This record gives sequence, C-alpha cells and structure tokens, in this order.
Amino acid sequence: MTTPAIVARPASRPQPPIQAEPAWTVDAVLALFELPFADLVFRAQEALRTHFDPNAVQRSTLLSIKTGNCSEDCGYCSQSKRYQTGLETQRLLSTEEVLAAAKAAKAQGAGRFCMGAAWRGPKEKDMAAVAEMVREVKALGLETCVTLGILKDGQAEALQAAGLDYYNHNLDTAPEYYGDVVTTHSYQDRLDTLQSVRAAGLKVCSGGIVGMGETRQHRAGLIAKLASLDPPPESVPINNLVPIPGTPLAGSEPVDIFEFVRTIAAARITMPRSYVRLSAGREQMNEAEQTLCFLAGANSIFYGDQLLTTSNPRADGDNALFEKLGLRGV
Ligand code: SAM
Ligand code: DTB
Ligand code: SF4
Repeated sequence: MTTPAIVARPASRPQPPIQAEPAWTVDAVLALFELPFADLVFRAQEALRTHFDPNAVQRSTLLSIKTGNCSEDCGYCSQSKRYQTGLETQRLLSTEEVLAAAKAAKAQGAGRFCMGAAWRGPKEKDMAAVAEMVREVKALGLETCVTLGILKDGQAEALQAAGLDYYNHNLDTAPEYYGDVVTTHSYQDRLDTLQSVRAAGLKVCSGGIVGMGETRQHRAGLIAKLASLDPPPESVPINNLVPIPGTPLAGSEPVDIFEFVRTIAAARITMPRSYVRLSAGREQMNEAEQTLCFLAGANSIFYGDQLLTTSNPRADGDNALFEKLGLRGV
C-alpha cells in the first residue's frame, strides 16, 4: 500500500482578502465622460435610483467662521492673503454668532450646517472654540460639518468627540494638476488629512472644482481618485469655479455646462452611495442647467444666500425650483 500523498487542504491555505470593489481607473472614468450624453445621464439615474430617493435633495447651509488672511496660495481662493481680492477679513466668530446663523439655517429648512475657516489648519488654541460650536449646533438637531484645512494628530479625534458628523476636505483636482493650482501644501497632505478623518470615525466630505483650466483627463483623474478612496467619501461636492478678481484663476475659461454635468454624472456613477453636491457656481447657472445636474444625479445643494465669501441663489428661488420639479428638500 502506498501512503497517500499529503495534499494541502484548501482550508489550510491563507484565505484571500475579501475582494474590494474594483477601483476606478482614470481611463474607465474617461470612458464615462465620452458616452453619448443621454446614455451617461441614463446610467447616472440608474445609479441614483438604486441607492436614493431620486426626488429628495439634501440641503447644507454654509457659514464662514473665520474669513480671509489665509497663509495658503490656492489659486482660486478669495481668502488667501497673497492675493488682492478686496475681501474683508474676520477673526473667529463667537459661538453665539454661529448659533444664531445655525438657527436661521434650520428655520429655513437646512438639514446640515457647515462651518468653514480660512486656515492652513487649526491651531491647538482654536480647537476648543470649534468643538464648542460643533456641540451646540448639533444640539439644535442639525447635522454638523466643518472644513478647517489640514489636521494634525489628535485633531480629528477631538472633533469626533465633540459630536462632529462630517469633515470637508476637497482634493479639488487631479493629483498631477494640483501643483498648478496650489504650491503651499501638497496633494499628499490632503490625502493624509482625509485618512486621519476616516481613522477618527468621521464621515468624509471631499470633492473638487471644475473650471480651473484643467483638461477632461484631469476631471476624470479627480473623480477616479475620489472614487478609489476606500471607502469613497459619503459626500462629494462638485464646485463650478466662482472666478474671484485678483486671484490667479480669475480669468479661467468657463467650462461648458454639458462638461460640468458630465462631471456630476461621472461622480454619481462611480460613487453611487454618496451624496453628490451641486456646490459653488449655481448663481452662474439658470434653472434648466441646474435641473440637468439633478438629472445627472446631484442630490445635494448649498442652501442659503451665502457660500463662504461669495453669494449663492436665494432660498426662496431654490424652493420655487424644487416645487416646479417636484423635488423635496431634506
Ligand atoms: N481652508 C480650508 C481648506 O482649504 O480645506 C477650508 C475652506 S476652503 C475655502 C474649502 C473649499 O472651497 C476648497 O477646497 C474649494 O474646493 C472651495 N472653493 C474655494 N474657493 C472657491 C471658488 N472660488 N470657487 C469654487 N470653489 C471654491
Ligand atoms: C465646498 O466644496 N464648497 C464650499 C464648501 N465645500 C466649504 C465652499 C465654496 C466656496 C465658494 C467661494 C466662496 O464663497 O468663497
Ligand atoms: Fe486657505 Fe482654504 Fe482658501 Fe486655500 S482654499 S487659501 S487653504 S481658505
């Protein structure tokens, strides 16, 4: 009798890791951009309807809690101290001022209140004040979001402990174009902050800007990078550049509206479970153009007449548009 050969049994082999969703390559996202427009919008609607009520639109109100005098050189931004934009600067608001704005936003119907500061990142001495704002805004029954720049070790955890829901930190453009827009911090700095936000158990809000002179390849690169974060951001703001006189990007050629809508659709298809926010730049769009964005899968807006330093469509106009379209603001 021959001794049976010892065969390694499958169970004793190291198990392969659970297969992650295949990451989106830039080429795969570019192929979406190149679809016939109706096919692209159809795919975006399919993705939206699989995971969301297609007629509900999330509404976030923004407040600038510290305005201007920022050390960074982001070429689109009114708040960099390097550019003469005529902006009136403002030190960190008091919790009382923030709460008054949050109450007004809630009364107007906003579901989330987003507080933005023109910092490279928060200093330790600012953290207690911001944590108090978060705690008190949350106590009003609003979701909370802050965007404070690059976070140091422990800061994301401190915000999480204060009850923060979302941290906004945009990748803004493709990795290879970022250095043309910003030189004072790197793409890797942005990715590191997103990583620490995730590790602290916060929800991630991250998107970008269209219309900064980038190519379609760059737009696809931004979307591919966002979609390949593991997991992708829960909230993806897509901003249309608001040109600010005095900034290096003030003279950028506006992007064709159909290309902007394609960017929204690509975000929706590649990140089907995320809120995709039609963000800055709505004032430059008419109702039909905004409606195309909703058809392409946008299901969130900034709501209220002010963004951070520039204006946004009035809430009553948005309410009238929602009424016409049968959309429900949440
Ligand atoms: N300082 C923090 C930071 O850079 O992350 C938070 C505030 S910063 C103003 C937040 C985001 O606003 C930027 O990442 C950019 O996407 C957007 N943004 C700023 N200026 C804009 C403009 N002129 N047009 C469109 N989006 C803009
Ligand atoms: C985002 O993606 N857009 C918002 C928010 N996150 C912080 C900011 C838009 C700013 C538009 C220009 C301004 O008002 O200064
Ligand atoms: Fe500063 Fe943020 Fe504006 Fe850049 S985008 S200049 S970091 S406020």
